[in-house]
Amino acid sequence: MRADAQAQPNIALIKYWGKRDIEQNLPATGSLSVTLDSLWTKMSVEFSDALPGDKLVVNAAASEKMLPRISACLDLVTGTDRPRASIESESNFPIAAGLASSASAFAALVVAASKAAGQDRDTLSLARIAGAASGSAARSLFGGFVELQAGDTNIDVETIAEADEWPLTVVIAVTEEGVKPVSSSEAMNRSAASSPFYSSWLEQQPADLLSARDAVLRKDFAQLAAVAEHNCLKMHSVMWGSRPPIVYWNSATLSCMEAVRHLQSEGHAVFFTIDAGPQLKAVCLPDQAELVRSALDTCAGVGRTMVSGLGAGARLLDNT
Ligand code: 2P0
Repeated sequence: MRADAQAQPNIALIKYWGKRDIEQNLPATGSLSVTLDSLWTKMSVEFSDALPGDKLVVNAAASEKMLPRISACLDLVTGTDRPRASIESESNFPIAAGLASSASAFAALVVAASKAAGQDRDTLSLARIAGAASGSAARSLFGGFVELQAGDTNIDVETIAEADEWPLTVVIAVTEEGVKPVSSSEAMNRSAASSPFYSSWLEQQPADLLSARDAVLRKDFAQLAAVAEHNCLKMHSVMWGSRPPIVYWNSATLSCMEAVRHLQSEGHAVFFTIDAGPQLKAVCLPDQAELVRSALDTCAGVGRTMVSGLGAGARLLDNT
């Protein structure tokens, strides 16, 4: 009745921003991401009839705040008529700060919960459940370069290139460790309801996705860089045009962007992307990683940097 699983966060190069169906948490468009390897969330789930209610411990501290979402996700795995669960999670990076901690958390949760419940589900079915809890989590079930296609009633997710087929490096500049002021869900719903740019965003998403997929399959770094930066800046433009506006960046985010632009002007293979938070992620060829890291480390306002290669999808840990 107990199982442990691990998942890594993923970084979207073509972003998910907007929902087709808020109730079922279906994304409005497809997205494409890379799954990381050195950042992780480990999740343990134990079902027990002896528990009075579900219990969640995050990084060794009881957490009431996340519990309703976690419990609802367990209900999706097993049905609501289930024993109560004790859930423990541990992450080696800041949570709820725009570093995709909900992706790794819900991906690891569904894998552990399904096993603890004695099920034998395939990865796509687990990804669909994880996606209903947190849209980006569906992608962390898979490793390497991952594409999510948004259908009318369901999503499809698959690895389009394995991590070792094109081993890119991601350097993350942490500019703020705190929890973001507006949740992704709230921000994307506000964007859909009020941004004059939202409909153009949706219209252009299939073409960006096609271009990014083509770049990955041909290992064309320049093409991937161009479409990923364009897609990221469009997503933030949608947010900036919302009412009230949503601005996740801080001055350090802009300093980091400038540093990446400078490296690009010198001919280095690197590009940036920024999610629902002020951290900047620089994607580069592995032989550029040290240079990129030291450039970002010296930007004003950067607290620390983290470096990760690309890794595998969510999986059970050996002890279960
Ligand atoms: C992404 N983000 O594609 C985009 C880019 C943030 C910016 O998916 O509402 O926590 O739980 O489905 O997955 C973050 O949103 O949102 C996200 P919900 P989620 O990675």
